[in-house]
Amino acid sequence: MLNRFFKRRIIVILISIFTLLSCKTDKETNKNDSLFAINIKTQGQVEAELTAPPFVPKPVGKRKATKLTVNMEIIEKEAEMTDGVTYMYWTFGGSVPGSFIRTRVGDEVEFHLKNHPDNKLPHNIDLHAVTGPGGGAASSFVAPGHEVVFSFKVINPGLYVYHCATAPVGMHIANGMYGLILVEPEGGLSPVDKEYYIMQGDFYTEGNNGEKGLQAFDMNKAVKEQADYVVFNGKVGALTGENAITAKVGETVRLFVGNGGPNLVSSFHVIGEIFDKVHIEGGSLINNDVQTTLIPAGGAAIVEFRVDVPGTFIIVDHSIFRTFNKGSLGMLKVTGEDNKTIYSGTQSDNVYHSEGGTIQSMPIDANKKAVAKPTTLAERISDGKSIYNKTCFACHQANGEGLNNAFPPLAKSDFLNADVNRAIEIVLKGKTGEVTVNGKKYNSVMTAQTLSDDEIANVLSYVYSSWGNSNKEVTAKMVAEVRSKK
Ligand code: HEC
Ligand SMILES: [Cu+2]
Repeated sequence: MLNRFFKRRIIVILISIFTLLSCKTDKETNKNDSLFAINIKTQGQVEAELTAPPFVPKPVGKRKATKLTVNMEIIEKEAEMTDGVTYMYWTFGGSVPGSFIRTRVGDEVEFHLKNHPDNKLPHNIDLHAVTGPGGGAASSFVAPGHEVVFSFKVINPGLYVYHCATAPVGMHIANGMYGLILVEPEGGLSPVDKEYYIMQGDFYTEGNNGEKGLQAFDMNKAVKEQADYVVFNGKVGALTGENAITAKVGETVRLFVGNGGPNLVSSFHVIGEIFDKVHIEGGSLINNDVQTTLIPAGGAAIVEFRVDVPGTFIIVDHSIFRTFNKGSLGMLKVTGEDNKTIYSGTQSDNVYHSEGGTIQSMPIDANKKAVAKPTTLAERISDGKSIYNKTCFACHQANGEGLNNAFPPLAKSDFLNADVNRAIEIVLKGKTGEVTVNGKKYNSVMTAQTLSDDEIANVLSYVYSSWGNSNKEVTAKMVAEVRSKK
């Protein structure tokens, strides 16, 4: 009968639905981990230990989930890229990569992000360990001299990248604004003897690799992905010679490896070692017996191995020209007894030397001559140029051409040339809200510049005398008048 036929159909359908549902429950057990984590109650409050690379804070072990306060300060500072070459780094906590943050599943992180008053730019932070808009970027935009606070609960275990996400994002990352945050599972990662923090990054400089002096960021090379330097831990030689990481024969080593990019992916490899374990992409899946692991830009991996023989093990990006010509070369020095069964050959510390300049030496202190205060207009303009290259160029670019949709041009700017007092006021007090420059609209933030009246007069005189502008002379007296108003 038709009726019975339908009944049978219904039973079959019910059975299939049941089967489907039970499959789904199986799959959802994983998800339930993070659901479970959301409901973990925290106990007490502690301040997070933060470390500069290559070191990491102590393991969480059996610690219960807690309220974890992270105090991180953004610092913009000039530092050595390689012998005789310096770069204006933007950093989370004063190092590249930024301070390592170590948490466990269920922790409630209260993040205090401070932007040092001497910094020139606003910044923020996007933590890949955060579940929420922009990974925190939406609530962490912070101007120089300010501190923002936001909170999040870490619910997925793993090794995560954090980075600045302020426009132009690529430039902030290219200048060193990235680091790692580790979320350990309940009960912690298995204990090992040595743990280290390594992060790769690519840098784009106006001069080519090795060209001496303070090198400015080069936007064109960054867009074309033509890196001048590819390095571990922010500079050539951060992990070589005296700075090499160390272990003893028989010890287990865990490397927390990240890649800040901004552009390149890393083929991470340790010459003469096989990774016993790799937490692929920093997640929970573990692969064994790996030679080279791929670390995407904005990604990470945890690699673990036991060192069985002594010697110097070279850490590389196996995209090998980067290693021997651009800087991505580190060293793990292992001391202890030979094991002729595992390896019989001669050991040497000098097998691989970078063809680039990895020789360590003290940075040369620039001859600091007492400079007389500039008086003539020409002297003031030349003083203004050096202020411009330290203070304004990051946004308005070296030739005043600005950056599309982010920073208005100062070159041939109708806005600038129309009103000198307004220009003075912008440099003195900053500017937000819409402006139209040469027919294009910009709506962003220029932070107030902490410059003296003389410095503002000189930098504006330089700007007015350059790039087809009106040649207006700006004096300290004019600046003082604008400053005294309100
Ligand atoms: C943090 C990036 C930043 C820095 C550093 C910066 N500016 Fe600006 N500037 C901006 C932005 C963004 C605007 C547009 C503001 C808006 O949208 O309201 C702007 C606008 C201007 C304007 C008016 C618009 C125009 O193009 O004529 C002038 C003049 C100016 N800046 C001069 C300077 C000078 C001189 C310095 C260095 C002393 C400087 N700025 C440093 C970001 C910056
Ligand atoms: Cu930034």
